[in-house]
Amino acid sequence: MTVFLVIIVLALLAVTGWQISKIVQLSKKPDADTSQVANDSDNRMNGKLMLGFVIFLYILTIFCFWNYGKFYLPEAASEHGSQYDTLMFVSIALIMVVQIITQGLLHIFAFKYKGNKNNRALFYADNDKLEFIWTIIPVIVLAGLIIYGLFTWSDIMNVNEDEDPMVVEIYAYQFAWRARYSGEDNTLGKANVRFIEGVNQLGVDESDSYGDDDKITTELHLPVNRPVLFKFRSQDVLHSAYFPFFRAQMNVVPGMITQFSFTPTMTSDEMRSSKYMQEKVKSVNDLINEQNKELAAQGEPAKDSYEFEYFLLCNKICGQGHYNMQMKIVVESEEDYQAWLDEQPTFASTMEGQNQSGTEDAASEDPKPADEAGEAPAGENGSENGESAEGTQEETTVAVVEEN
Ligand SMILES: [Cu+2]
Repeated sequence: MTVFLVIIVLALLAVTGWQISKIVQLSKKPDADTSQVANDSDNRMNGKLMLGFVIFLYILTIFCFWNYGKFYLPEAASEHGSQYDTLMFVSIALIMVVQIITQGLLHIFAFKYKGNKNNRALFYADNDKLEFIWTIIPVIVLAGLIIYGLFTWSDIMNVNEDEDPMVVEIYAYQFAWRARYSGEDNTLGKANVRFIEGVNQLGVDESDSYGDDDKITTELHLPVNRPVLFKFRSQDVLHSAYFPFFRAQMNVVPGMITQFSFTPTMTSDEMRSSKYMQEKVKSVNDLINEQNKELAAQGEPAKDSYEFEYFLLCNKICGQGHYNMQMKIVVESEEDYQAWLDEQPTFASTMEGQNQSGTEDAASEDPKPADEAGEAPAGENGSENGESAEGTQEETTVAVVEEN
């Protein structure tokens, strides 16, 4: 509401200014210069304004770097991250240098060669040498940048199979993530959203034995310094898996599997104890403490203090809950990772658990006939509970339609 009022006030002020300028025009003496053609005093004014504008731009740039430079991400926590950061730095530095020089020249020339009654324009048809220089330099610089970028891209994107990366599926749905570890065989079982039913929330194909040892989790744990190959799958709409600290992002597209591979090089603890993160956490907690004082005065419960964790975020606006679509990532030592993974149930054991409880239910209640699952192919999967599969299918269709 305040913003709305401010906009109205600004609009009214603009109208007032415009009206005043009209009154000033009308109140001028009859012999005043009312010509629409610029005279020397107009030219001098415009020349100074040009110079003033570029000085303002430079001051604004310095101000932004000074004040907002701290919002840059810290050192990358993945192996390819430094390559990515160098490419980014080189591109930005080059653009900055070129733009500072060209903007400066443009405005200084506009000031220096401002209109003057006594000057006559010089007729200057062309200059091959000049044109050659201002064509060839950008060609070389841009080609260099593009080739450098292409090499970096293929370095980052090409998966090195010789390194035997650990295969993990990242599964996206409105509005959360699941991770599926491929188990001892390092091979994910086949999966399809049509198999989604009961506890099989990721639609893993029960008939594919590769899926038996797969482990589905709500947190992503990664051993440090081990290459990981992520396979992304979406249940409903377009999502984007975004790992800012690892400089990785990949679209998650319904109906296809995309992939990205990286090697985490910094454990969560190492990142937490880095100077950058300690300062950041402290500044966040200072803000929270301020708020807590106000909350305490109002007799409301205090907020928890903030502690850093890596997170996987969604970077495509995928619906109402998009802002909160995240999964905690823990990068830890190989031993800690193994200990955690050993505690997670395999897909086969989860399904067995469901089938057992399903049999008990069936004994006490009316069993649902298998063909009640209707046309949903999930019904062919040999399980009794067709309802949830149909529900999910419907939701999926609706979500896809909304997205389109
Ligand atoms: Cu999303």
